[in-house]
Amino acid sequence: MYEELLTQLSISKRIVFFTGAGISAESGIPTFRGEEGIWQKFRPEELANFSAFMRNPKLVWEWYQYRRKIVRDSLPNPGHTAIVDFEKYFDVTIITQNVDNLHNRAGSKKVYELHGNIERNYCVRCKRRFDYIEFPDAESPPLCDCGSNIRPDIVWFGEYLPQDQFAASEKAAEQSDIFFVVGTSSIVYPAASITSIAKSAGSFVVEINIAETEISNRVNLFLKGKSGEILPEILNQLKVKFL
Ligand code: BJW
Ligand code: ZN
Repeated sequence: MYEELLTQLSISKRIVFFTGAGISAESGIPTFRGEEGIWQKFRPEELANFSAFMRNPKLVWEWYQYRRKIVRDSLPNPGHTAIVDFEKYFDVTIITQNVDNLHNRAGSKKVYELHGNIERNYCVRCKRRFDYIEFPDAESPPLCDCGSNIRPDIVWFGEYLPQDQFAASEKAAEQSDIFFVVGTSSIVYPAASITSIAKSAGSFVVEINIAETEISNRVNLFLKGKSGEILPEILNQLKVKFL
């Protein structure tokens, strides 16, 4: 079924998975856009930028506490675990736009996080980090020792992406033999530009998505369907054929 891809895989060493909210949909974490997306109910301009946080820290903090609960009650799905399995046979890098920490929880080794991680926080003023520390009962942003608000370590609209993560992602994309684009609408920049880097560098670009996106007519192969079904299936076929 995936003949062309299996042939490519058989001559490939370095694989990148560039992931978005769609890969976590089967874990029960809502995506951002689309009919069931969270932006249908909550307005990004009220919640996902720094001015919104300074204007109404309690509202924004509460929203992230609510999202943290969803994330912590979720588990990695077969899409995440198939990627961990790929690591046995290939040099795998994951570049994720997701903040849900599920690739790490699944056990993936090399994960670059372009938009931060909901399990981390930092102080808006002195930038002190509060990583993997839960504030389960805090209904408002906790205060740092310096007296300022602690915020989630999420890249909001209008903010720069973490430079080290972005630079490492560009390099991985450039060096990849196969570049999988999984469960992302590919409309948020500069993250989406990573795919063009891979393509220009000659990587074989494979998109996995339940629906066509902006980039579907520019990729080498578009596979329509759920990532939690397609990724394990590719791996099964690969094992049968080559391993
Ligand atoms: C499945 C599936 C299954 C479902 N299997 N598939 C014009 C106006 C204003 C701003 C801009 C503008 N033009 C450009 C900008 C810049 C802006 C941007 O790109 N905006 C666009 C929306 C237009 N970018 C930024 O602001 C970035 N920073 C920046 O540019 O800095 C430079 C700068 C500095 C100073 C001044 C100006 C510029 C930062 C972007 C940060 C994005 N952060 C977010 C939210 C964080 C908040 C939070 O999490 O609460 O990150 S936005 C949101 O989108 C989130 C995601 O990581 C990101 C990408 O979304 P993703 O993952 O693609 O999800 P969806 O929902 O879009 O798609 C899901 C897909 O899955 C769909 O295709 C489904 O079909 C599919 N699917 N089930 C497979 N089972
Ligand atoms: Zn501080």
